[in-house]
Amino acid sequence: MTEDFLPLLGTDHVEMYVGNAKQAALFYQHCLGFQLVAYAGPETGVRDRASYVLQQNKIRIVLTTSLQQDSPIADHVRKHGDGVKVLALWVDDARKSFIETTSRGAEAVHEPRVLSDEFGDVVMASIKTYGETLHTFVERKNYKGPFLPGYKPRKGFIEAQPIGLLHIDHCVGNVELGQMNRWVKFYEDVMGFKLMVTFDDADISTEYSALMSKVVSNGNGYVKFPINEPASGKKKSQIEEYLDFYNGPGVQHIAIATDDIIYTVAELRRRGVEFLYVPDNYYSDVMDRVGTISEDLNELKKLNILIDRDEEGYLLQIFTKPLQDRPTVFFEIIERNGAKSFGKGNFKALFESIEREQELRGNL
Ligand code: TYF
Ligand code: FE
Repeated sequence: MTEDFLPLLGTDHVEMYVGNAKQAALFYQHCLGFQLVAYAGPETGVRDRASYVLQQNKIRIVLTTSLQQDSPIADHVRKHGDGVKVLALWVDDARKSFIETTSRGAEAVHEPRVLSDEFGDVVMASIKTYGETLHTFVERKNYKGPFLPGYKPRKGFIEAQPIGLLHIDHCVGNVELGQMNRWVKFYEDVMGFKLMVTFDDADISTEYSALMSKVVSNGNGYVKFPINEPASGKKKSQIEEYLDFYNGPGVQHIAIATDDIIYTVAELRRRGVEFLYVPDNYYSDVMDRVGTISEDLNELKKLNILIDRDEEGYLLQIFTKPLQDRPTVFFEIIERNGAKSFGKGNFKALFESIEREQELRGNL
């Protein structure tokens, strides 16, 4: 086997650009159980923006808002609404990551730079991926601060009540019609990822919501990026609806792993998080499809959790409604019990559920 030219230690963080980071930070704390750990903004000497860093186990989400009328952050929010700007990757060598990828054709956004404060040094560099989304390579050395140089430790608005969100399982991108293969090739050639699975419109064409999807993974499997594009259906694909409201390609969903999905989803629901609805008849024949599982089917049904099986095991998953008023970014909660796949057996029920929401929005 050839050497992995871009070894990744995992997802370092996800940065979202939002209209109101202060309120969003409370949603992530109160509803999703994240702990506020760090902050950068006027009170810490940063004049043009405010950023809140939220953590739960290995997941770090940064919520950034502009304090000015004219800025790249304000422009991003005006165009896309709240959305993911950066999928940051944790590496041992950010300079090498930048050179290996840009020499293979990645577009440079930030040259490698060293950031320092009293907690140590971090090296960062960024390249472009689909739409206006970036990959930032983060080399943490022995950095001891709460997040990155320039951020100060900050106590939560409330005491964190975590709900068992563990790590990011995968991050999905939506790209324009005909662009999926180009971005798969980007991840293969430029980032050294491998194609894991392909779903074509035969797998996932419901009445309307036709889409195609390919999943790429890095060498150790810690980082997985499915890429979706619309396929021609009878009416408007859910991917087209996303592209219309996001005004271009971007992150569609972030899948977060839990090892107790019943507890996690019960807490999310109690705290007001809304999920896509799958009708009761989904559960009438699901056992024939997935066989024996350890969970109580009635509990799963009550919480509307979906079940699928592959050769290696089974998985439980559920999808939130969009996190903002535009029908764009959402979360998936996933519990893997051996299965390494993406819930293909649930696509029909899931996409019919998305279509019902599209219909309510007048976008079918
Ligand atoms: O990540 C995946 O592939 C699964 C399935 O709009 C999926 O979560 C694919 C497209 C979509 C929602 C879920
Ligand atoms: Fe997913």
